[in-house]
Amino acid sequence: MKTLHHSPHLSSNQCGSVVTQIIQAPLPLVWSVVRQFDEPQAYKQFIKTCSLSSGDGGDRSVRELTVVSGLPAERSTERLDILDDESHVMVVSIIGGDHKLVNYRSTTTLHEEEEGGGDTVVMESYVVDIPSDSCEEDTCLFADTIIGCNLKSLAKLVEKMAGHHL
Ligand code: A8S
Repeated sequence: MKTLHHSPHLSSNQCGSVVTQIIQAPLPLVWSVVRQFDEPQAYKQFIKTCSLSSGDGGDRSVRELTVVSGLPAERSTERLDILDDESHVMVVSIIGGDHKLVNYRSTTTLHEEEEGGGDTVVMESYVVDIPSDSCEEDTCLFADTIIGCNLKSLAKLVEKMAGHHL
C-alpha cells in the first residue's frame, strides 16, 4: 500500500526514483512543516525566496521560487496539485523556470514507522523528462541529490522542534 503513490507510469523519455528518510519526530509535526506549500525555504536550503502567484496555499496554488546562487538555475514555478491532510500526501508539479527539470512531478507521502517508537517515514518520488543533452543516470542523480539534501534538512529541523517539545 505504501508504495502505491510512488509507482507512476514512466514514458520512454522519462526517469524517476524515490528517496526515503526516517525522521525521529511525530507525523503531525513533520506534516505541519511539509504541507506549507508557500514556505519551502523553511527546510529546503537551496530556495532563497518563495511567493504565491495564485491561490492561498491550498490545491492548485502556484508558487514562484528563486534559488540560491551557485546552482544551474535561478527560478522555478511550481503548482500544488494535491494536498491531502487525511492521507498525508502532497503532489507538486514544476510548470516553469530556467532549469532542466521539464515535466517534473513529485509525490511526497508520510507514514508512521511500523516498528513503533513514534518515528515518521517520509517518501518522496518523482518523474521527470530526460533532457536530450543528458541521460537517465545524470538526471536522476541530480534530482536524488537535491531531494536527499531537502529531506535530511527537514529531519534536522523537525527533530530539533520535537526536542524542544519534550
Ligand atoms: C524539490 C526538488 C527539486 C528542486 C530543484 C529537484 C530546484 O529547486 C533546484 C535546482 C534546479 O536546478 C531545479 O522538491 C530547481 O525542490 C534546487 C530550481 C527546480
